[in-house]
Amino acid sequence: MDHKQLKEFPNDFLWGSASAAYQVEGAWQEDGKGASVWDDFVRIPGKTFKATNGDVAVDHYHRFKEDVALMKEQGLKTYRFSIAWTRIFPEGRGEVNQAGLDFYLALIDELIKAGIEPMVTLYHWDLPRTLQEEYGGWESRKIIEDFTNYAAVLFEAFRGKVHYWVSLNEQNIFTSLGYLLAAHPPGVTDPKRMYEVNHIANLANASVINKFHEMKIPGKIGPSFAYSPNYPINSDPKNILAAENAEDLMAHYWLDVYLWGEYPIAAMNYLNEQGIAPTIEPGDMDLLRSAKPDFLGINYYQTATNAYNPLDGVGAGKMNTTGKKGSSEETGTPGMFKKAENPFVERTNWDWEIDPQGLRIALRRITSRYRVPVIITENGLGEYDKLTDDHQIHDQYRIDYLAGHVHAIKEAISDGAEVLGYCTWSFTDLLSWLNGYQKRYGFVYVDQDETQEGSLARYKKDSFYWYQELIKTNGQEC
Ligand code: BGP
Repeated sequence: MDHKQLKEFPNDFLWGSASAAYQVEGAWQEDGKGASVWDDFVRIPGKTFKATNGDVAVDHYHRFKEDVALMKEQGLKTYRFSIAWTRIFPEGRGEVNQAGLDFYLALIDELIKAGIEPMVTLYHWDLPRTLQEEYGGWESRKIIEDFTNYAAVLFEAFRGKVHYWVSLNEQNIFTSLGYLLAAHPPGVTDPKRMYEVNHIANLANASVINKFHEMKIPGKIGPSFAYSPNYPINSDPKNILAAENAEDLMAHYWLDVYLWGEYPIAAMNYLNEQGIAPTIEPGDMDLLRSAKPDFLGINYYQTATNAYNPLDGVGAGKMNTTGKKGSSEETGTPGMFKKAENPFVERTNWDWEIDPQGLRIALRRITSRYRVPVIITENGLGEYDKLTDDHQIHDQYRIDYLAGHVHAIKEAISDGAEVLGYCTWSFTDLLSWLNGYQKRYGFVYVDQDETQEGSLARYKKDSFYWYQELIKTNGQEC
């Protein structure tokens, strides 16, 4: 759709940026913090790029005031960050660790003082180790109660201060990388377990959303989903069907549950045929249907292009975690789809497709199917950056990437999508889970690398100033 004139961004549009506790905080054993599954996983040889970990990360725990000052200087309207469950409950439940809670209260107060709306993610993957050991973490329904209690403590503690809450970050990623690809903790490759875990996570998510509404917390809550809209490689009907399969199994399988409390029919049929469908107990679907998110968080990085894949076709392949362009392996789901190379888009050094229009397509699809307001909770470019001798970082490629995506949002708003905010990934450089420190996303360069001995000094990149200007003009020029 072409528009004679694009709509402006709403005046209260939340221009923001995001992070996650494990990727920025460091201080992994300080002030009573317990161990998480990621503290353990990064110590297994071969799991992360050059064995990088978040022990120090970019030391946000000690430097949050400096970081918030930079956010203020840039003019951010919101900052999305996650709470480390193990700081609040070192063993996942029981007594609250006041020192942990105080850290986040101090961060929140600092943000509010700077005129920045805090946006809190309850769960960004760092599950308490004790819960994993005690009952298998997400594999047990016990987690529903523990996660709900943990969330309720935060709701109460931050009542009136935090108005935007993300329940689960990328449930589709932590379940599939954790239980299908063994690339995240607990390092399992078992599709049946993955779908069981995912169903339990759905129940926990619903329970927490209901709790939030029952407690009458002023504000909004919703999950963040990693959405890669699916395209067919061409108009051959069997490839079109492959894209439909991918959209059903890779997107609707989560989104329909979040918004409607239903599993999509074709995807569930496939899982049943494969003998890997989750166990649904009486009352489960009622719980899922009862929980209504106030918005949907979308983490958008790329689209996925699909081709036909027979039942004896290609399965899961390795991801590129080294930054060597072209090193990712072919990947697919037999009987459903396989990934194909889209000849119309560029790729990053980590083989992620660069497709701003895909974000417009994502917003259009969500608007048509679910009619729910959206916050783009992540979007950004992971690339190598070079610090010059005079401490500058000329990241025009990041500016181009972000500008293209902001324009796509403006188009989607003009098409009729309701978008409340946009958080780039990320504010400072940070640890990329599997890709070390060399894959950088921030507006602020941090002197930290694979040796993990950097000075941790912060330097503003060119993109920092570009976003500052964009916020000042409320995206008018995009
Ligand atoms: C999302 C995660 C983020 C972040 C981002 C970039 O999946 O929610 O935590 O890491 O992707 O991914 P990566 O670090 O793998 O490049």
